Amino acid sequence: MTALDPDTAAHSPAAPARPEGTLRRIAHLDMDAFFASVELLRYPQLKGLPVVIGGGRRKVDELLLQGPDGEGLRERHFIPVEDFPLLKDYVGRGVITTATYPARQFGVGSAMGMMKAAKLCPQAIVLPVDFDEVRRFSRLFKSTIMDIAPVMQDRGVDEVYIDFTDVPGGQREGGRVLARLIQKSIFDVTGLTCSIGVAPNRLLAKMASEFNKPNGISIVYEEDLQSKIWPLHVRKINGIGPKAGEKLARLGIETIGQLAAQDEQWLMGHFGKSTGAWMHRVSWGRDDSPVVTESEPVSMSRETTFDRDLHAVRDRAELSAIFTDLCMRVAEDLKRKGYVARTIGIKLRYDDFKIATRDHTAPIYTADGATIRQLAGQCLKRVPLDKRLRLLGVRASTLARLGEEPVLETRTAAPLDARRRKPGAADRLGGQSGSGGSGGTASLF
Ligand code: TTP
Ligand code: MG
Ligand code: MG
Repeated sequence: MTALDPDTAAHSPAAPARPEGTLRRIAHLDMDAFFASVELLRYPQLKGLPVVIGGGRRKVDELLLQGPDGEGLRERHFIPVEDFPLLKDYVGRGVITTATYPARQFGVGSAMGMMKAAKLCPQAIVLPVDFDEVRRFSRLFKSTIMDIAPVMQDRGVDEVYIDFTDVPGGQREGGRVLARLIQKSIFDVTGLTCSIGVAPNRLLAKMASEFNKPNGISIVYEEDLQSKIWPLHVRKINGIGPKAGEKLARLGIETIGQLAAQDEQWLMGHFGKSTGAWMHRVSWGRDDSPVVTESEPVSMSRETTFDRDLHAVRDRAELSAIFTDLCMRVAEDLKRKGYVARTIGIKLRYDDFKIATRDHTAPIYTADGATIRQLAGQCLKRVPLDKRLRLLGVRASTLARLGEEPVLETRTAAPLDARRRKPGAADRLGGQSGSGGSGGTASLF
């Protein structure tokens, strides 16, 4: 076997000399210190410092913005570093969710108790997690990838598998060219860095993505099994957890290479037929599992809970603006993901927590914001609006991929066509022209 260094492999002329045709190239991408990096976008003055995520609620923001004496409001960027809470002053239990790379140099990391971490790195700044923000960035980096490489499998908040095989650049330099493009695009869109491993399959890609963290790319070929994979600990195999790891250790097996050296029957004897066979297979770097893209979305929706309950008449202007904004956002989601929708629905939650939903199916597909606003406005006319509202939502369903939407001129579409002649949504659909969406719904909101 030839050992290819991940960095030299990229530039070696060996790649073009490979057999004709395409190699299976699968990438695993994982964001770097994800929850902590999201906080650093909010507080860039903390870049390069040890920061850990863990502990209590977000009220830290309000305290910081108020300043040390509780006076005035400060801009986030101008909060001096010395005003941030430190790990040594942290009271309470809890574990660290994640830590920036500078904090990791002190031995601090995920799942470590706060007290222990405070001993290792008392000067680390401690911040709570902002789940909404984390989810927002999770969606953003994934949609950025999908725009470039559509065969992507979601594997959690900060990681995905991507099939590079048939994507432009996915074969060049073993996948490094495409990996670089994705890294750069994610950074441009989010300001966050990630690490990518590209390998013949998911199993090896998952291991490879850790080789050059943070902000790294590593390329693994089948021939690298012995040099790069076999020296690793068996626990690096996705699927070998603490229990199996301990049992293997008791049997004298620490590395993947040692596992590969075992007889398959012997492994089956100790771990059962299927686990034993699986262990043998993965230790030899074999994995045929496909990258499974998410199933087609059924609907796309946006909703918002208000800071205070709003009334349809007294708070009409505010509600109207929020409603329009939700429609525009649904339209943006549809466009970004390349879909059009035919059914537009609304959801209201009243101050007594009761929920009302209505929807309307139009005779054409659309991803136009003003059209969606008009259709949603139709729905609004059919719900009671005498109680205060806590939440408002807009949903688009009956989706089709843009350019692939069924032409509604068949027998089933005839009644819809007929309906078009009457005053109704369809008329407005035809004549929609970005009127701002008030019109017929102005008396509501
Ligand atoms: P990881 O990808 O495991 O870690 P990470 O992104 O923080 O750091 P790395 O650069 O090594 O990838 O997890 C992603 C996020 O998931 C992490 O930022 C916080 C969260 N998380 C937990 O909530 N609990 C945990 O035990 C771990 C490991 C992570
Ligand atoms: Mg990560
Ligand atoms: Mg991860």
